[in-house]
Amino acid sequence: MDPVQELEQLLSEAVPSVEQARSPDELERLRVKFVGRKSRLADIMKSIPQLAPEERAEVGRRANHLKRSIESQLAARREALSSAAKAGPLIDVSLPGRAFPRGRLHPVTHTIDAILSIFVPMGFEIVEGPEVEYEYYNFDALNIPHDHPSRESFDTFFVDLPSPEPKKGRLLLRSHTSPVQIRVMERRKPPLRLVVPGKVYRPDPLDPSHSFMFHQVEGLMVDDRTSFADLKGVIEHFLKALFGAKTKTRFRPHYFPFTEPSAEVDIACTSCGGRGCSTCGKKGWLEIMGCGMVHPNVFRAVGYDPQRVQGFAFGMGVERIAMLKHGITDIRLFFENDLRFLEQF
Ligand code: 2NL
Repeated sequence: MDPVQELEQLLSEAVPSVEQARSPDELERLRVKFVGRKSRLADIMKSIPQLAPEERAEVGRRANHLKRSIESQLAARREALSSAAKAGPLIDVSLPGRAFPRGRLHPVTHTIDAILSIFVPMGFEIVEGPEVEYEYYNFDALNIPHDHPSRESFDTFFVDLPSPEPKKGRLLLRSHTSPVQIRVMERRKPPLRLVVPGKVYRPDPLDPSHSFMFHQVEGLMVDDRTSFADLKGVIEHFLKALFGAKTKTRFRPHYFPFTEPSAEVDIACTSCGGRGCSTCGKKGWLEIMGCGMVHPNVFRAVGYDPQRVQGFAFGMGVERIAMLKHGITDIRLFFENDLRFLEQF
């Protein structure tokens, strides 16, 4: 190749290599490669005396110029690397940190955890069960008569699939978690202490206090001598633990097909303390849960002898409790997944 051309090519190779060098070692390797004693440039310079006389001056001038410009570029790059090293790493430690977004529990999950954490130390075990149920577990075994209005299609979501076990009736979305307790009693003997959290479904029209899906926690205790006094003691302890030691409670007679006697439990209004306000509808009391002594027909359905066992059961709506605890006035907020709501818990 023509030496002038070759010198041009060496320059165009050397410039970007030196520019990109990241360390003194790398610069030294480049110096040896481009201007060292065994470099192509050194060979060209040695061959100058053999060139045609008219070429010598031109090649010599260009070779020297190339050597000087590569050497000065190496020096400049060496200087740049050493001052960057003195300046330290390219991190501004005074910058604010990058916020790391943290997740949190949904307020419904948080409330379920708070409820269960009160029953577990009293010896209740947590059980869960299917959301798609048979009519038998959701109604029949709970002493709910065949003509009871809650069985109608406008109070129950029936599942439009053939029942795998027609003897247990149609398939539906459970309207309470009680079928889980029935399933446990079928398999196990007393004593039993259960708490059952989960989703339940009712085709109610949507409004600030109704949703077609909500969460319940139900409880069941069965033993050979379990009384209404035990029920009151457990519920009163629970409500004081959840709403504060000064919480006042009252038991009002009520009717459920699966308990006898039955009661609804109220607490003195958490907003007005009993004086009467918009939260409690001027009554001073808030309905918080239902409960009662398990009906003998429920025990018969699971093969227990109602002469030998007694038990109590209770149930509560989780969203309602979360709403009262946090002053939330619309149940739909729990299910819209608006972070401006969820991030407040
Ligand atoms: C309410 C009332 C209640 C029960 C649920 C129950 C379960 C079995 C046997 C007897 Cl297996 N009872 N559950 C009893 C009384 C009340 O819930 O207002 N829930 C939101």
